[in-house]
Amino acid sequence: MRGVVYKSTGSWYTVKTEDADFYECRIKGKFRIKGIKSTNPVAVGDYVKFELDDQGDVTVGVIYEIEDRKNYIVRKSVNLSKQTHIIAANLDQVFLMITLNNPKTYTIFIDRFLATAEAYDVPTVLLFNKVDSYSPEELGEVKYLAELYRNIGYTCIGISATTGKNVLKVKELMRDKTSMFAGHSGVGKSTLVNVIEPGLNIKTTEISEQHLQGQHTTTFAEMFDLDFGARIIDTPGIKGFGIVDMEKEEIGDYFPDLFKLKGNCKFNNCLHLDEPKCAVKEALENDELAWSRYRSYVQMVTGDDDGYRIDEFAEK
Ligand SMILES: Nc1nc2c(ncn2[C@@H]2O[C@H](COP(=O)(O)OP(=O)(O)OP(=O)(O)O)[C@@H](O)[C@H]2O)c(=O)[nH]1
Ligand SMILES: [Mg+2]
Ligand SMILES: [Zn+2]
Repeated sequence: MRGVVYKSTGSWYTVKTEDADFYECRIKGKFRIKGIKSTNPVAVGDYVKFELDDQGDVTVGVIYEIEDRKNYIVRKSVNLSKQTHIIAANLDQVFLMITLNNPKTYTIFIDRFLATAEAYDVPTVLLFNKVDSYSPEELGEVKYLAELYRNIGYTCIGISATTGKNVLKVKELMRDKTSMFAGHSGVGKSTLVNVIEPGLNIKTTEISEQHLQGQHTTTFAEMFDLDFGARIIDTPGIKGFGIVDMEKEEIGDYFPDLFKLKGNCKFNNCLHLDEPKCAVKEALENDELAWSRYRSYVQMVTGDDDGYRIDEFAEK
């Protein structure tokens, strides 16, 4: 039988078949995908083949094959830094949800996420959520950031999941596609899914309570079929985003704003650090490139490995 993974708890996988039946599946023995050392060999969005196994009065599925992925979003596990974690696979797009506070999203986090999405070929849309709660100064900052990322080529939308502002625009972008909502814990991913499809009633938590509990509300990635013909994957909040398997020399290729300048650097292997006649440094001095982007790039190239853990939520 063939199906798509809708939910993964680490040991159990909920798989939906082409006939729209759901099966709880396990993985057969020691199952590994070539070349990927990940904490989860099978991710939400994966197409899998499985066989049924009758265990008394319950029938469980046993996954024996994963089909090749079109793309995926992967990050370093925060605790096991050698390990990688595949958040979801076979995506048409990701919506990265950003809030200025409650919780604060730093540009280094945005830039690490975007570079990874570029590297793994996942188109990304930036959603600046909670615009209902910002002061005029903060709204100015949202405008500035949206403009910055729009100029690079990313679609940016200011939204409010609670008032519904621009939610229809998001819905339009989601139609007939498989999308994923990503971002820190508390940015409003599950709230947005609930607003788009009210019947789902996914659990959400006040930020203040989240701090008290010190944990995420959504604990496993899960995909939902929506009434208007879309699939959405709600994911647990990401604390830090460790990049995976990127050579120093290629990181600049995943920053479209740097990449387009690269051809004008004197050296074709220019890393834009201290090299002479560097077009990136020149653009920076002429205010044609954002400092925040360059800082993120340098941090990734110089491998300041703890940088990605910056977050409102203290690491436990
Ligand atoms: N003011 C305001 N609050 C919002 C908005 N969207 C979500 N919230 C609140 O933010 C809090 C966290 O929302 P969740 O949807 O649980 O956040 P999440 O991103 O799913 O969090 P995790 O599941 O932990 O990753 C809740 O109290 C929501 O009511 C918004 O647009 N404006
Ligand atoms: Mg959630
Ligand atoms: Zn250069």
